[in-house]
Formats: sequence, structure tokens, C-alpha cells
Amino acid sequence: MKSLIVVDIQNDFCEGGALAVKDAQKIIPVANRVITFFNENNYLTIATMDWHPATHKSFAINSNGKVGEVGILNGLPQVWWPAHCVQKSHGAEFHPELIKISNIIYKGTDSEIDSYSGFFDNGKLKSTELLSLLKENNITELFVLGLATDYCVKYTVLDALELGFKVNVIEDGCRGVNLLPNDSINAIKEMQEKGANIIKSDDLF
Ligand code: VGL
Ligand code: ZN
Repeated sequence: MKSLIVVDIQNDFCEGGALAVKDAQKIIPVANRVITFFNENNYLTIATMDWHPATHKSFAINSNGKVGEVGILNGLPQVWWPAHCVQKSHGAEFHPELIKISNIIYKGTDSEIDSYSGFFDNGKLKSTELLSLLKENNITELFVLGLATDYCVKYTVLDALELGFKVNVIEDGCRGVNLLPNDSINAIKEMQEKGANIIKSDDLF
């Protein structure tokens, strides 16, 4: 069975948001078309949400870091981010034009560790409900799109590949942060090298 994973299409990653990804709003029509296709075919659609407490230590302000620089958080390298996707804030809500998805996986809820992947936190100490949800539904093949290519999309895809899923990344449904100019291109390459299929949304229709 196939499933679509829509990664973090939340206000804070879109235009005007705290951690706005360039051209993020351009993926909304792509995402909506793909979500509609999956719904019409009765495939499972899942959305992940970055869902941080206000005290989250990936926030520069909570860790005496500088936004965009890399430090260490509990032994792991950590990019310091502006405060974003704070639980129950407007910035954490899905983009208002995104079609509603009922299966939601929350991540980044532990203030001591960041969580880019929809499956595990960055230290792989704890997991979300994502893997059990996929197993319960006999899912073997994933289609992934969303924000951001170089963080949450990439780590979700790499974990999915390690877990044995067939993974398709819908490239035109993704945009990246690009702290360094080639981060997204490199992320796509890395996902492909590790076994992901890089596709365009048109390939689905
Ligand atoms: C993300 C940076 C910080 C993402 C989340 O969704 O890609 N990036 N938190
Ligand atoms: Zn985050």
C-alpha cells in the first residue's frame, strides 16, 4: 500500500513566517493536487507538524546561539533557529490553503532535542507514532513532499529508506532553507544516492 507524507507545511515555514522558506507557497497547489489524488484513490495521507514548546533549545534565544550558526545541543550538532512552530501558535498551524489532513504526526515536542525526521528525534532516542501508523496500514511505499528539503524532508526520507520503505520524493512539492546555497540540491542528491526515487508531481497523473 502507498501513503503520502506531507512534511511541515506550516505558517512559520511559509511567506511571512518566522523561518520562512523561499517560495514555500509555490508548493501549496502541488501539495493540494497530490493530496486530492491520494484521497481519491483511498490511499493514506499523513501530515507531520513541527510542534515545539516555547522553551525549545533549538531556538537561538533559548540557547544563547546565533540564528543560522551551528552549536552543540546535548552532544549533537544543532543549527540555532529562530523561534518557530511554537505549540498552538498561529505559526504552527498548517498553511490555510492546504487541504486538511486528519492523520497528524507531531515532532520536536521535547525541548531538549530537535527532531527533523517524522520518525525519530535527531538522537534516535524516541520515536513518533509514524512507523506504527504505517505498519498498521500495511504501507510499503511512501511519497514525500513538503518543507524543508534540506531538513525535515531529507531526514524523514533517509529514515524511511533505512526502515525499508520504497520512497518517492516529489521534488516540485519541496522547497529548502538553503543556509548554504546548495543545501537543497545536495539533499536531493543524497536522498537519491541512498535509494529514493526523485519524481515530479506530474509523474503521478
Ligand atoms: C525544520 C528547521 C527547524 C523543517 C524544522 O521542517 O525542515 N527546519 N525545524
Ligand atoms: Zn523546528
